[in-house]
Amino acid sequence: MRVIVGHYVGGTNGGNLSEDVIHKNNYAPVPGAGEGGRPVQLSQRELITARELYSLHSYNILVSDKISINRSLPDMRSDRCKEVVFDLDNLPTATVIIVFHNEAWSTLMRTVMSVLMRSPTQLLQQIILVDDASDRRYLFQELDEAIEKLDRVQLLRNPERTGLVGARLLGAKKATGDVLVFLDAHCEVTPGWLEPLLDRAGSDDVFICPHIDLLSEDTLAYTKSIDAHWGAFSWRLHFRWLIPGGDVLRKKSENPSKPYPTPAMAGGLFAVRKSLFWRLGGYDEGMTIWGAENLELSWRAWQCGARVEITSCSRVGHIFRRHSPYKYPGGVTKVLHANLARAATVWMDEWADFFFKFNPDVATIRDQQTVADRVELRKNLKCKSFAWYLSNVWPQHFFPTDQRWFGRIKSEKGGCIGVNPGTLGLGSPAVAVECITQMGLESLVVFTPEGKIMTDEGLCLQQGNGRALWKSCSDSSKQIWIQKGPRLKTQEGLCLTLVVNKDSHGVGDPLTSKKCLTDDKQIWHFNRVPWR
Ligand code: LR7
Ligand code: MN
Repeated sequence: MRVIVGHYVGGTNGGNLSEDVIHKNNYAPVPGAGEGGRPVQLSQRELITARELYSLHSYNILVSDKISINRSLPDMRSDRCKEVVFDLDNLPTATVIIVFHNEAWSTLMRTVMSVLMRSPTQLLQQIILVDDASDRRYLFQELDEAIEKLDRVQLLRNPERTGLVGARLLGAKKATGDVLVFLDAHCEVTPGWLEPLLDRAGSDDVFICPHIDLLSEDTLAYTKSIDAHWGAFSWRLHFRWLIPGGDVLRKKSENPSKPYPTPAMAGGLFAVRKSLFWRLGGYDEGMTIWGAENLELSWRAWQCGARVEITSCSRVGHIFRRHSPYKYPGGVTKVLHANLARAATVWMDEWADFFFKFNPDVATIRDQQTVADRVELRKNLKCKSFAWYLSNVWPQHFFPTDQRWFGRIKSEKGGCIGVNPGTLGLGSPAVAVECITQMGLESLVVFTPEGKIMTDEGLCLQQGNGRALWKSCSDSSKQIWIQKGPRLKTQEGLCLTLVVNKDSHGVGDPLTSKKCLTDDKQIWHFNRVPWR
């Protein structure tokens, strides 16, 4: 499973919708709609309206407004998880922190109500909502009044928009529970969600994430997401869900109710003991609006002696959106790049050089970042190196290292081994791509001592039936290529061959493995590129 997060293009924020439409709460529950997590279908006419309103939230607001804020959801846990008995008297208490900016009223309230309905009273200390300077009018007095009626829920207002980091810190400073539990403002928790989080967060050395299920942005149907996933990131530091390493999978199937490690968290949904959160430095307050704080926190946790884990026994639904509906001061790219530059500078050591070298746009704003206090924090906490993180936390990573060759593998006929930028990558037939000589990552590969040819996004060149393919890197022997002089051989002794079309100069031509001959099409030039 590969869910793309952090690829946003920025929202239009309502475009030319009328003020009345933008600022009004149209919550009007229809009995039965969406109950049990079922999808809500709209009439043809409603669908047209829903489409017009889509840019407001990047999900179907008409559907959300039809579903009760108290809707029922099934128990999403596996049988093994249901068997676990928790001693509630000995679990720490929780402060649930939900920050929001211009969220829909019904979605926000459904998040709050799901927590109230499905958390044992003795464990839920409080819910703190933090309004990150929303300007939608239905989130003013109307929200105040709704919140006042609820027990243990309080609403804080960020005087100025800081983004989610500033808003979460505001909430965390007011928290009186033992454990901080963060949620996005468009989530729904399911039965039994809180206990496994508190059980694990109690141990004071772990950031524990629930298993994140999917709430459809079109119908709000609750669906399970793929069972075995963990979080990591691409060469461009985009967050990615990937398949965990084999040993993790094995342990997970032996004991499905046991939390398992993850190199990175998605960012929005996790629990951590309050003392640990502050001891490790809260968040980087220099990060504005959105993005990269999830990687920063994950690296910091691992490198500074804590862990990041996922428990599949805590199931929370989240509305995944294709576009971000908010305004980003200066534009989404600028905001995200500044945050990524901070995180990389502080935590990635020589891999920061790799990131900046191949992302010149980010490099230009690198020097504008003041991160001295975060570097100091890293020193004071005596945190480990990024090299340690890669080899111990994420040994299956696909970044270059000092032991791995990095560069362009160019065919005698022209064209380089790489992933065609226009294609999906995963599962697609490998073709020679243009040997981009600037800093483009498309024609660059990592060639490992074991013989794997890896590209960005964790793709490995795999020998297929008549055609080489880009597949998720695995232990398969079909992904092993042995360099013999200018040739690349499979374990059966076949040679990597470019199937040249006339006049193509190699670019766009498929790769395959064939009987070795004295043939130009099997000759490769290894052009090493320094990666840092
Ligand atoms: O300026 C802002 N102020 C805010 O208060 C911008 C956002 N926010 C709030 C917003 O209302 C929401 O409640 O912050 C929360 C997160 O923003 P989203 O929902 O737009 O983020 P996302 O779900 O697209 O992205 C994921 O990555 C983000 C990187 O900054 C955050 O870490 C999000 O919390 C995170 N979401 C999840 O991890 C949920 C699972 C998604 C996945 C994968
Ligand atoms: Mn979200």
